Amino acid sequence: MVFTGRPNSGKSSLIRLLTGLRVVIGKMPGTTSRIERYPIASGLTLVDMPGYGRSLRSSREREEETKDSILGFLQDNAEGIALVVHTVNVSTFLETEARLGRKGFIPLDVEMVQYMRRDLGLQVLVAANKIDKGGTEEIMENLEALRGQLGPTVPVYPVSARTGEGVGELKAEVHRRLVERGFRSPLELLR
Ligand SMILES: Nc1nc2c(ncn2[C@@H]2O[C@H](COP(=O)(O)OP(=O)(O)OP(=O)(O)O)[C@@H](O)[C@H]2O)c(=O)[nH]1
Ligand SMILES: [Mg+2]
Repeated sequence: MVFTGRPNSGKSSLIRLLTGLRVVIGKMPGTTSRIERYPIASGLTLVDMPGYGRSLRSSREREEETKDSILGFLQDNAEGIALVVHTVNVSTFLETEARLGRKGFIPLDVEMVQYMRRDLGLQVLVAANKIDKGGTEEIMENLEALRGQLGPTVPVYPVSARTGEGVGELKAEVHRRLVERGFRSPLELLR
């Protein structure tokens, strides 16, 4: 099971809430700097990815390196990946898109999800994280835009890794999909 998403979107925070694993969380983008593997059940490894995509703090070279290692990992392991949870900071989705767009960059969230689904044949759930941040209207607007761009076949779970809102629903779906793939009580073993 793999967690992907832009730097600072809350991947590691969500992993903590979903599994209880003491993964490292940080205020600044780039906290998870390597692909981290945690065996969580028999035959099941949880993978916490570094952030993917342009961010202010890292160098272009470092970013390319990270991008290559993430894509390489996904391509090499596609057969064995039971599920991907792609985390988006939904409180700034449109803002980030506009900011990157002005600089000529592709935001990559939607492209990445589509690539994983269409080209690699992976099951992807999208965690629209940080719904506690900013006004309700803004969150709804961002959420709608994200859902619109992803299309109706991609399941989107609005969550807050800070308050725990919505995490129960996401966890139930993660659990359901893993059980479907033959893993028994994959997340409960860690408690
Ligand atoms: N308000 C709010 N903050 C959050 C939420 N989830 C994560 N954060 C904060 O966002 C920051 C980044 O969290 P991480 O979990 O380290 O994010 P990440 O995606 O693993 O980041 P990288 O490893 O750098 O790619 C931390 O300061 C978290 O406390 C959330 O739902 N709401
Ligand atoms: Mg991280």
